Amino acid sequence: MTKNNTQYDTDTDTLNRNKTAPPKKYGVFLLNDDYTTMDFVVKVLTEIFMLPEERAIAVMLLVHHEGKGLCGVYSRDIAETKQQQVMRLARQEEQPLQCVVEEV
Ligand code: TYC
Repeated sequence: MTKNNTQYDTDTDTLNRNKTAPPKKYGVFLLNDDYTTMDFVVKVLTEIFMLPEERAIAVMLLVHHEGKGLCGVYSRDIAETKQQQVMRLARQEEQPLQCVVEEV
């Protein structure tokens, strides 16, 4: 069977029509403030986002200078869990650090 001059069969057509959209991705971002210690931000990035020390320092400095920085990109569930882990650890250690999740 042909359609628009291209070869196709009904099974393939059905499969294509039922294709699900690719899953949305969510970035977890840290926000800068004047009080959270640099060491604590590096700890968050190494322990929660599993960044190597050198990358963690680079991301921390980027947030410090630019105001906001990406820690990682995940499915919605994982991104929200990471955010909760950051906020829990920050409050435990009495740091005012803020962390947000945004679709990317
Ligand atoms: N601006 C903070 C300071 O000078 C450091 C900092 C970096 C805080 C990144 C938050 O997400 C942050 N102590």
